Amino acid sequence: MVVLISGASAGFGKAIAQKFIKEGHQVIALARREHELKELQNKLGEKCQIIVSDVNDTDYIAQAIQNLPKNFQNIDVLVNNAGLALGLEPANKANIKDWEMMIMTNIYALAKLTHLLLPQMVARKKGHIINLGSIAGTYPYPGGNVYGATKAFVKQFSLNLRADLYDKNIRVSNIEPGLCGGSEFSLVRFKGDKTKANEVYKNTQPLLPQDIAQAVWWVVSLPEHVNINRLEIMPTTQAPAALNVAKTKK
Ligand code: 8X3
Repeated sequence: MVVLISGASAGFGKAIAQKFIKEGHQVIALARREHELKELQNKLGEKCQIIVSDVNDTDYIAQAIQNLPKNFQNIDVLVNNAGLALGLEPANKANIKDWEMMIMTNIYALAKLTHLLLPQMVARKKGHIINLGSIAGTYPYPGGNVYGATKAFVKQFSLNLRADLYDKNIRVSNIEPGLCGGSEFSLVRFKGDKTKANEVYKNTQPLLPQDIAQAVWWVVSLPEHVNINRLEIMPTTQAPAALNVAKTKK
């Protein structure tokens, strides 16, 4: 299989790339950071090709795919992993530029990359789109506002893709992780504030990128007639258990 993974320079994307190479497949690792991608390629060898690009630049990505060796050009699995959360302020205090960036990356770039690769999958009657959603797309939490809403888009987009593709032998799966450490997720959300980022995972056992890679591998490695529509994953230490009620102080 040839697997294209966006956001492959770190975190989930990197762990997913490592897992598919370990299982004997070919990987196209796509990300902006050239140095990290080259390091990954050095570790993974010739079965890993890299594309250095912003995930939004689908014109460049299309060209770059055509410049890859021939045996990398038919992409069997697209892992739409690139995405981010920015800020945890309540909606009335959030930064509009953060909202724009999340919408452009988590929604628009994901849709564009899917749109770019789907026709060749349909033509070959072979393909699997893996979207990295989040539990935030189902369960609201304070400060999750636009981030959670982008992940709700990803969930519904995945289900709607199924509606278009179920008779074309193309699988679509939405992977929905909960609290996951070992990635840059919180560092990005808190704009480099390590103290705030570390606080999120302090005194608990979150999921790890390898857990997500294992789940993605499982979903893809099932027989072709089996489609996992959605896979919600939380660490054992997390549960969807809060419904807040505001009380007025007397
Ligand atoms: C990551 C999970 O709960 O931090 O999408 O939003 S959460």
